[in-house]
Amino acid sequence: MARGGSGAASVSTDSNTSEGTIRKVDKENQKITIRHGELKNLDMPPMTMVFRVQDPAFVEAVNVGDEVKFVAEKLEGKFTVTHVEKKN
Ligand SMILES: [Cu+2]
Repeated sequence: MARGGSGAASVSTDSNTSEGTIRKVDKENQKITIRHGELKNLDMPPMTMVFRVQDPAFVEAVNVGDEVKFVAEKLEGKFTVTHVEKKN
């Protein structure tokens, strides 16, 4: 995806929203593994990595293989999913 995009009719919060696929759900430790695209707000290239979840409900809301839109932030030094929703 192109960075910037002046004049694009997109929601302003989209710059913090990333897309990915759930690869693993660790309910016991409240962690999910996501193969994600570029995380613009964290200046991170696409990769597969483990995130903490801010809300324990997140690990119940997603399943392996789900395509999701999510927001990741660095909280207390740890990469944390602060929002997640299924794309479909
Ligand atoms: Cu990453």
